[in-house]
Amino acid sequence: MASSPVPPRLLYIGGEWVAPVKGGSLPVINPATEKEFARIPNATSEDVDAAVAAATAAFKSGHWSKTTGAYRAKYLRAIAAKLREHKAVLAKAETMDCGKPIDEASWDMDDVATCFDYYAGQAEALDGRNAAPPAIDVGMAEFDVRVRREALGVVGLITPWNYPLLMAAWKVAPALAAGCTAVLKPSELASLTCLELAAIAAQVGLPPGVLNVITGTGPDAGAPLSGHKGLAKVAFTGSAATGRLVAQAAAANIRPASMELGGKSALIVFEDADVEQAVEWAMFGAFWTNGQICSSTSRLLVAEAIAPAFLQQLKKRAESINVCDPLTEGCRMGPLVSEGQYRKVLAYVEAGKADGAQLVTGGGRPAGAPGSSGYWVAPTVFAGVTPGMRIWREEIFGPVLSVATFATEAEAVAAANDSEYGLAGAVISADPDRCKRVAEALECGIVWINCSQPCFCYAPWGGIKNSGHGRELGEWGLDNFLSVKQITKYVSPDIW
Ligand code: TXE
Repeated sequence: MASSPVPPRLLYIGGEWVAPVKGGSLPVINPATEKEFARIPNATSEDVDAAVAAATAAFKSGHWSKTTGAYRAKYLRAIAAKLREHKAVLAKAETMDCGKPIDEASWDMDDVATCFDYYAGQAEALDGRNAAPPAIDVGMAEFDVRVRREALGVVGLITPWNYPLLMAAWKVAPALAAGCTAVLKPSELASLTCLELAAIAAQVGLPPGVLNVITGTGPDAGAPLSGHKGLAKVAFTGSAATGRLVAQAAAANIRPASMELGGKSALIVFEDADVEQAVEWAMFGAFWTNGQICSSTSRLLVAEAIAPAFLQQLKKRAESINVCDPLTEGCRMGPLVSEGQYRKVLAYVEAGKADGAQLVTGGGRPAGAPGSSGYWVAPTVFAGVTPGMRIWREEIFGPVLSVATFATEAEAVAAANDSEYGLAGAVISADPDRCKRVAEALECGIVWINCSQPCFCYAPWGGIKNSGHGRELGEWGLDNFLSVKQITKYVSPDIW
């Protein structure tokens, strides 16, 4: 068994490492080799109860929830510093766990640390917002009306495998900044770095129970967490199908659940675009992290006039991606995360062919894949894709780009919006007026002009339609974990 870069861990509950009550464990498989290299605990409802109880005790003690944002910021900055210190090990663990290239994993760790630093600043800013909230003009001078922002309570955080630690950071950092206490349940397909986050929390002396990390499957650990009566809120990132279950479970307890779900985002390239640059963004939008990105621009709409030249260039570039062992520096594409995901993506490739789309490149095992094992799919491009095809409508979550052409701006916008999803969209054109018009017309939560995929922890992230609701990141991410309390004071000397 190739050795794990991180030590074996138990569940992290109430500041202690504890074995799951039922003693179960799950294999950690390296998707590049299909070999087990570690095991993680499989928590069940008994462990979920213990984690929620620990988070509740921590919340009620006030040692976290009633402190100042400035106090909490010190811990968040200490976590960020430790994340940077352990960056190389964390990146290696993430690569072995989910197959993403080591360079990408390393950049992700930078983003994780930046996220904790950013929310340290937001925690401090919260003190200012609460110290001097502006009066709300209610049209009656005898009433002074203001709001105070308070931590929501104990929150359940359920996260996916494509950006294992980053997706956790997007939830843990703002939740802790707000003063909430949390139970984090990462994906069973990639939990190692979230357990390391727990170890870092212990190292920086985060008060026991403020952050609890339980690992396990969706049915065993995720379901009891999402339906737990002790939670004030659930925050979820994952598939729309699972999101529906999580939202229903939370709704049964009349608790809110924020949803960051899948997508089928479109990139529209107009005839006045610089083809070379547009191809680079299309590549990035479709193949970064193997296309396993919720906001991936997996539908490409290219103007008829430039389509032949564009496709030719795209094929060349897709075939030049450096696919190799993801632990090798300079690797740009590794294997898919799991056998299940691998089979799902290959089934979509077959569906594309059966539906009559033209396979431009890819579809099988890439030449650079080492050995004969591992869940590898080559960068794949289909042309001549029509709106009824499954590869155009459904989220594949793999390196498969579907290309269609358009004649007019109105046709392109209508095709982009004809989707059950609404996470992101992108437009590339040399005409700023057209970019503005299209950006305003796209039905989604994020629009990129002359690029695809940049993401900043300072700006809101989230979608509409089946891509979910609520926004993460920026001050919106903090507000997710705050309750707004109205405080109205009677300030007139005379009462009737
Ligand atoms: O996701 P799930 P999976 C999409 C993508 C992918 C598909 C399946 O299309 O092919 O989802 O991936 C937990 N109650 N995305 O099966 O099931 C689970 O343990 C509570 C898009 O891995 O959504 C994990 O922690 N929780 C996405 C989390 O939910 C449950 C990223 C996500 O798993 C549960 C990942 C239950 N009943 C996949 N069942 C994005 N939006 O970025 C599972 N879970």
